[in-house]
Amino acid sequence: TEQIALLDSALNENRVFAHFQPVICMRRAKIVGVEALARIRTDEGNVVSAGAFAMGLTDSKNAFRLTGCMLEQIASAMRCWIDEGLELRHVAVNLSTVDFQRGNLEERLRAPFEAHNVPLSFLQIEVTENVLMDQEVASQVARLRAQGMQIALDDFGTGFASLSHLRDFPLDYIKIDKSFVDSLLTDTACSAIVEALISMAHKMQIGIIAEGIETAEQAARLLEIGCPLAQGYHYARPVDGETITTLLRSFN
Ligand code: G
Ligand code: G
Ligand code: MN
Ligand code: NA
Repeated sequence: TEQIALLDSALNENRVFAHFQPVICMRRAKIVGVEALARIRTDEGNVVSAGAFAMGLTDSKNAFRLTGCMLEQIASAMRCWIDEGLELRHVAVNLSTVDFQRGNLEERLRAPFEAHNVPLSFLQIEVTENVLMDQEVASQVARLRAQGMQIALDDFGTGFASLSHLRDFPLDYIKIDKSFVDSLLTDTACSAIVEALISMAHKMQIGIIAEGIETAEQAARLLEIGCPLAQGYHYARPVDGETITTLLRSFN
């Protein structure tokens, strides 16, 4: 309830904003996409990460408002990047189960993109496996994809029924969870799983992004086993809109 109150007052006072973390193509040393992550600015000027108000997102009213606020900023930022000629494949937003619990999600995703005249094909929806567990939600996600949005399966490997999702569900990207990257160099079982995943994704023509890369050794290993797309502190932390725009200009 403390987290709900924190998010509620931040939304009321326009203190919610998006940070962006780049997705790097290690092979070409370019930024190919970004993931938007919600942040709260405190009265003292500090920045609070989403982890600290995650409980606030279980409240459906606030989850809705947060998603609306993020999408507006995402569409507006994407418009600027397109205008500058910066090439990006996608800007990603995280959605949770509650985002799907009112009927007009598709329209709420579409409206800000139309308002800023940005093609919806740039929008990548990140959902976790747990979101797809609900059949009704899974079919909503499939409809969003049919409307031209990209679908990424986030935190892959940490949820349930991973492989059946790959079989049953049309996806554009799999995001390999940080926990796999963490033990990639030390745990042979983990390394075998990641290699198999990469190979499977290639055969299914699904994109694959490794998350939470913190060292050059992890980056080198991922590149070696066929996963050039990476996200993590080794490359960049999530940063504000101005900083990501500077990064995009340098690595585009
Ligand atoms: O950014 P940080 O590492 O604190 O994120 C913590 C968690 O909050 C992650 O699981 C991330 O997916 C989630 N998160 C970050 N921003 C958003 C958002 O805008 N909407 C939703 N639903 N989840 C978000
Ligand atoms: O659940 P999701 O994958 O959306 O969450 C992404 C979260 O991981 C964000 O909160 C982001 O701040 C965090 N993150 C991104 N890269 C790294 C990293 O290299 N190390 C750690 N510890 N966290 C990371
Ligand atoms: Mn994510
Ligand atoms: Na993730």
